[in-house]
Amino acid sequence: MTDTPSSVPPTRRIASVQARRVWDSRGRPTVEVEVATAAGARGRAIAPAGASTGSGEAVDLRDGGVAFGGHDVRRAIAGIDASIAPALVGRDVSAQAELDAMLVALDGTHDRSRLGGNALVATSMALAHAAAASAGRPLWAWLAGDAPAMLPLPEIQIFGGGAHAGGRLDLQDFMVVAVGADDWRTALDWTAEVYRAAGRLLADAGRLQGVADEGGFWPAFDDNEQALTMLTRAIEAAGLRPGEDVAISLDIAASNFGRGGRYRMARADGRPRELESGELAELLLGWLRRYPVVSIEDPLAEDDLAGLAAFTAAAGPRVQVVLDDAVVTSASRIRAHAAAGAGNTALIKPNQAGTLTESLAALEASRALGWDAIVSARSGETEDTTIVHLAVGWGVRQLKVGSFARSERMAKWNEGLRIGESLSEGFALPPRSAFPWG
Ligand code: 2PG
Ligand code: MG
Repeated sequence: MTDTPSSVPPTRRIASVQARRVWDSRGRPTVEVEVATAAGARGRAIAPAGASTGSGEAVDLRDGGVAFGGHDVRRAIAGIDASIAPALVGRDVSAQAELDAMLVALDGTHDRSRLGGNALVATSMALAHAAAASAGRPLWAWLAGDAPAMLPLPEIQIFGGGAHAGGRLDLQDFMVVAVGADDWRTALDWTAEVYRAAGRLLADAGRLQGVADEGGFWPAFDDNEQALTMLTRAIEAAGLRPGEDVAISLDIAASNFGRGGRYRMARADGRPRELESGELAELLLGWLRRYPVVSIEDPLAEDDLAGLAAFTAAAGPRVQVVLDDAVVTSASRIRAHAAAGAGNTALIKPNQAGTLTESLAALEASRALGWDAIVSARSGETEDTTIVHLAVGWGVRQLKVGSFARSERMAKWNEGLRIGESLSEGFALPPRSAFPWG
């Protein structure tokens, strides 16, 4: 049980919970929550927002109507003021699991639609920051406790497509992973060079159209595979060895163009085509053979369990098959997919679940099954760097944040540079042998 207000010492007693409306990287309103203890410790966090969302995610509470395209969050803010703040004031800020359970109970819906996943996640993360501050520790250290902490291997977007680039490419994220880098700083250095090289190659080819939602280049290719060819060339142009130093990671985000085992691609091989589940799997498996791809996310749609299982088996144990839309940071969904042989790695996005406690449960479920996990940002982000602390503090070995441009992304990479200065392992990354491609 949570302590009654009178028995909680001022250092840990929640004195105020303040919600405010701030703006995200797409210029849309979002929710910020600031928690203060009676002794003056403060914690603050901002809800991110997805664009290619899984159908089972916690739902953001948005106002609808015409203002800001219906994305305003005044009702979510009002719910924090009216229901969440009064319930939390006086409680022990360090009792994260109990406070998160209280948030879930206050909402009372299966999809967090009454108070909003945005209200819940901003509150849950702000509580964690305030608890860490009240203990005088950085959030990563508060979460890690006595466990060893290490920086995660970054997964960084170079080209954006799909729902983040007006559907210009069918695939959503063309990312790089510095598989040969021993430390965080080297991984960022190499990625910066690949990003620059990719921009130059695109501009020279007359195919650079700006940047997509997560800061990756928005390329005007006629065919998804051209992006793979150019990304491989960009790694080489940066003086790095494809597959040895830097490898490719893809988020197909197939739920965006497929349902019921049928996939409508605008540029499967340069022309519109409808593919069956098995045909899409064959197309992707061909790319795995021809390009240095080590990780592939949502290769088939969230409703295509059989297709996901068949693809995971065909790709083999050296390929990381990441599930996002199908498992939406839910422990029970991760268990169900693992039982079916679908996927081997879970994407962990706190706002898909709603609270940190549920996100941690999803992470623990994936670990218990022998799956790996990746903490991930959303396509709509802010200066909030909580996810970097979660990855380090929870001992997650990989982190996906978007590209190597735009400050809502760079804030996360830069936070890793600060955290590394305090870690006993310094900037070291998990050894290559820790990963399927090792
Ligand atoms: C994803 C994320 C990040 P969104 O699909 O993994 O790329 O996108 O936040 O739009 O769901
Ligand atoms: Mg995804």
